[in-house]
Amino acid sequence: MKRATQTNGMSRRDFIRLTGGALGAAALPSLLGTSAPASQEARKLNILYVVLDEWGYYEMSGVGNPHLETPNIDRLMKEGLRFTQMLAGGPVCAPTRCALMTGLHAGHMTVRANGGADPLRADDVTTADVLKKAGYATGGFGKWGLGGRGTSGVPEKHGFDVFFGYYDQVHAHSYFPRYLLRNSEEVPLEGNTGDFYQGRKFSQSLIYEQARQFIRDNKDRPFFCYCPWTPPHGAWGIDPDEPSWQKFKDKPWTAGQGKPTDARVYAAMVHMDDRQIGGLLDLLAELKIADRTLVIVTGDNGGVDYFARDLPSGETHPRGFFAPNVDPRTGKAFRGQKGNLYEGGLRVPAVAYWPGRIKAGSVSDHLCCFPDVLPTLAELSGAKAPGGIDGISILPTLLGQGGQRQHEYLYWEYGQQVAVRIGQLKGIRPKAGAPWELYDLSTDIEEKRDIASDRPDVVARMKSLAEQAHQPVRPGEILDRELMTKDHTINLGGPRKGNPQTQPETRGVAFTGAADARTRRETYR
Ligand SMILES: [Ca+2]
Repeated sequence: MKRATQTNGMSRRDFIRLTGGALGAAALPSLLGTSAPASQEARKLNILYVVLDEWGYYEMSGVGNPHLETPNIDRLMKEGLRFTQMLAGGPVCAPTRCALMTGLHAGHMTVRANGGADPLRADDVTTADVLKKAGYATGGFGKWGLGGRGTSGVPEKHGFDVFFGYYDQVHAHSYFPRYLLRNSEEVPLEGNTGDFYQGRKFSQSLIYEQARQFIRDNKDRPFFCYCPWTPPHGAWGIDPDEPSWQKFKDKPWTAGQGKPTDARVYAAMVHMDDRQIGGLLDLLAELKIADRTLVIVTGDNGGVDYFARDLPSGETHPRGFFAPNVDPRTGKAFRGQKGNLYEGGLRVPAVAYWPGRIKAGSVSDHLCCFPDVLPTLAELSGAKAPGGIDGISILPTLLGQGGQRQHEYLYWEYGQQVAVRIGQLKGIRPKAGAPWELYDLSTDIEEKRDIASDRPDVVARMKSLAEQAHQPVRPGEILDRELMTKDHTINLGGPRKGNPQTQPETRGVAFTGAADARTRRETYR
């Protein structure tokens, strides 16, 4: 596999041909050295952006995972580009999606915690807003997480023509919910009870079909198909007829959180995601739009050491049964996991595919982060990114061209954790009041040797950058708390008297904690 270089083979003529002529030239003046006007007839590029919830860095067969099978993603990697340093916007679901959608880092963005009670503000500008304004059909299919019904954060008010799936993350804990949402309207799933393990209608099958339909319906115009799919996130219930379950159900694996089937369902979900990605690739080919569609597939936050113990044997797997943060070829491990700011919480797998345009089999070590998505897709579509964002377009890297701008630094905060990255130096304050730690990732990818005392100058600079980067949250609005709470509690039977989730002043982390604690009890008992 060859490394991407700063000068690869795409000529200006090639690029203009592939982007349909003048529009491509207008979209990329900085790269192509032209200011030719856009043509209304020009065909813009489609964007298929898939985000798999919890999918870990080493959870694909193409990088040597011994248990998981991902032939389609492996193919994307072989025929496209793999990023080795794509970093999540946050170590859990909602903040990382917020960075992806707004181009802001964690010190600037609106949604900095899971829970759903801190929605996007009405004036937040999203990737979908930008693309819609550029003439794209915009559809989202999966788990939104940036504002429930009855808040200022709903996706249909943030650039999406249609969003189908879950708005609330706790709603998404069941794959057999009583209903899904389409632009805030309930779509009943008859026969489902919100049970975590069984029901008549498996949500991911419906979400996948809706994404396919959206692509079909918009094949003749540019589209942004955003697929933030929930699998392989728990709870690990799956349609018994799902073909990928048939493949894994008889494996002799009993590692689990609460059920001995958990690891098998997890593997089936990863395989199902992969199969559905293959299905979308086939659809693009069938519709003859593959050559003008950029496909990106990533995880959302760092992997989780799921299934640390076999049930009932008690055998332990300290880095999880599938070891999402352990390189299967070297045994080296990213420290930590989802929920913290060590590399294990931030590194996500990421592949980009654009047949004939992105160089096949390339690997990029470019240091990039989820806020980079908005400016990248804006540049690709010829749209203007909003001012004041933190992301930097990675289009030069995607196209293997020169001129890639680098981040002066990257910044994260999550609760009381703070981290700063300058090149290969990583500073982290792992909890409130703790001393800063400093690691040189170029020689210490496992973050084992704290060099803070050797480099006080670097630590001082990182502290200063962190202070500058943090701004207080300006939260969105809750317009109808009852409606918002309904989706958050529906799997558990809806709002109940005394349920802390329904208390009027409960926001943010407190809201999350109560809901997640209950869900865990219900799910993993
Ligand atoms: Ca997640």
